[in-house]
Amino acid sequence: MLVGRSNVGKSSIIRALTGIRVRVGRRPGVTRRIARYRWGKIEVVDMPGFGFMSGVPDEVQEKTKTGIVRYLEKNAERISAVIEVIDAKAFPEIVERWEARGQIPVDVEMFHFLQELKLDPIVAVNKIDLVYRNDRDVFLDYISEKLGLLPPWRQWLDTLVPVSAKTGEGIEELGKLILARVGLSRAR
Ligand SMILES: Nc1nc2c(ncn2[C@@H]2O[C@H](COP(=O)(O)OP(=O)(O)OP(=O)(O)O)[C@@H](O)[C@H]2O)c(=O)[nH]1
Ligand SMILES: [Mg+2]
Repeated sequence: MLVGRSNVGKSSIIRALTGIRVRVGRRPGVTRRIARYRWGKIEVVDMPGFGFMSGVPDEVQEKTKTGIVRYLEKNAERISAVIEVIDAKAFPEIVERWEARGQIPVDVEMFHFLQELKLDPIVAVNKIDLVYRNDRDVFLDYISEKLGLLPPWRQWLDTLVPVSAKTGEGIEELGKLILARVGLSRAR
């Protein structure tokens, strides 16, 4: 199952991983309902993004988030792997904005929630192509620290995986982590 804020690239990752022509889009709020896809023996579940959705009223956005939380609580036992997708480039700015308001950033809150449900979440740090190669370790250390995973991020290679749905970088590693969680060595 893939979760994450709107527009982080959840659907794009499914596309890159499975080759299934999942609908993606430039504006947040493309995936409005839970969508399921079959990938070999695995059922892939694409969740709507939480947070800002373009052209969607606030109440609906709030309901979407509550809906996702309820769905996870109800189905935790049946979920073999959860991938929380975050946007590598946007993450620091969003975190600073939430923290400046004295709030826990929604990405961080979701990660802790998934840990509490004992779902052993994988964090796919997507859009890594937008971060200069030389800056990547600094970005990834920052992200791991904010998620409560003691840096350096390379200590968390089973949890944190930089990917780009656009260039395909890291997608194979992500696939391997998923298959290990699901308990299959190959999907097909
Ligand atoms: N540069 C870059 N852009 C990406 C990457 N992955 C996705 N995108 C772009 O990000 C936008 C959102 O992608 P989606 O896959 O629709 O995102 P989503 O998380 O499914 O969004 P919602 O369904 O709205 O929650 C699209 O314009 C994608 O082309 C990436 O790795 N790098
Ligand atoms: Mg989507």
